[in-house]
Amino acid sequence: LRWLTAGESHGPALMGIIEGVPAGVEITSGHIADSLARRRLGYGRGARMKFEQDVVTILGGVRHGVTQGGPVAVQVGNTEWPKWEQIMAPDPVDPELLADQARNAPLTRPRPGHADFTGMQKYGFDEARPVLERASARETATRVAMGTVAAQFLKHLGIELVSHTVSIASVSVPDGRPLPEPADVIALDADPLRCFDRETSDAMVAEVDAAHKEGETLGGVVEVLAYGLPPGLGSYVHWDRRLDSRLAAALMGIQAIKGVEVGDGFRTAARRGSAAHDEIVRDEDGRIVRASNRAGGIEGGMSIGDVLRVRAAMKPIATVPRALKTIDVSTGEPAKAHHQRSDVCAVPAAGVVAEAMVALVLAEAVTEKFGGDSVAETARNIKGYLDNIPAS
Ligand code: FMN
Repeated sequence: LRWLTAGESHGPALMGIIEGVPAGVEITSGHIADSLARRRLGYGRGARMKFEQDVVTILGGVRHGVTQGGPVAVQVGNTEWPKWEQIMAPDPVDPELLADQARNAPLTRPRPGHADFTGMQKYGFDEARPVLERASARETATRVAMGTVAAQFLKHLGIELVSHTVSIASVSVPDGRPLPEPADVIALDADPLRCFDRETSDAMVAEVDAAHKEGETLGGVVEVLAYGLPPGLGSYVHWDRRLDSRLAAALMGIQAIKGVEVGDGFRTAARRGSAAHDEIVRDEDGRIVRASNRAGGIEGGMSIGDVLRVRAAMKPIATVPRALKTIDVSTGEPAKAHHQRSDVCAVPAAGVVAEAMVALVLAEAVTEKFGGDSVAETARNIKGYLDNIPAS
């Protein structure tokens, strides 16, 4: 499985191509539009989420709602394009048409915490527009589109994903609370912060309100769970085949993610060995099971057949309304950073993006281990493997 995205934040469209998805996966532009709507959720999002709509068009690989085995191409159009048509035109534009457009003013006050300044240095730009257009997290709309295709494939195989918010700034879901399951996704999406714990969600809303009032922004932590995984995805035989290293890279590859945990992660490091692992025992029916799931469903770089649990920590939005110090590169003088319309907190949306990235990694690991040109063939291969697993 491989996939790629292209496009700029204010360009005509973002696009993605995913190759290697077997034939027979049910997917429609409606499925993808629903996922993109979930990416726009969350208390604390900025105005952009309201006025900008995602227009989904599937351009290849799908016929009558079913994948055909070829690359699946998805375009996410930008309804704001007419306002940017000249500023972001791929072909040369008469400079007179640009002269009096406020939107075209050079962005010479790079924002700390963004790609702006180093991107200008690296690519040789004298303003930040070309940098932020591609560095922007709007690109994650395409990842969510690609992730929806991957998630639909996994769903055919009985693998389902759930993401939820576990903390906003210092407000966290207390340890030991029940984990949301696939049947809880509708309720989760209806929660203002996609948090599964009612009381914590209320406290998170108050935290966002306080930050908004003070011209501040917030980060937090999201968790992605995968139910129904077979044991043995990924491998211990080489570092880059480990499922945990691949998940960590995929999650760290999301804009603003600064830390990743597998299972209890950093909390495990503070425990003694006897309280850190998941003992292998027999349940009442004589099946071999784990007494706990501290490892988050991965041991030795492989899924163990338990619920997969990974977390990603997001830094506070870097476009802080109480603007940060910078240097105006056109004058060399100290200045305040550009402040474009922006979110107070995008943690719930980051959860939806993290879910998409996990779906893509798992779909790749499944196709690697089980192959199959049709999803029916993949399912048969999984069944044959599970029927023949030794030591059960
Ligand atoms: N940064 C902003 O300044 N304003 C935003 O509105 C904003 N929305 C985001 C939405 C999502 C879903 C995600 C994942 C990130 C968002 N960000 C936003 C974060 C920036 O994209 C990120 O801070 C920037 O890429 C720099 O982070 P980096 O150093 O990890 O690349």
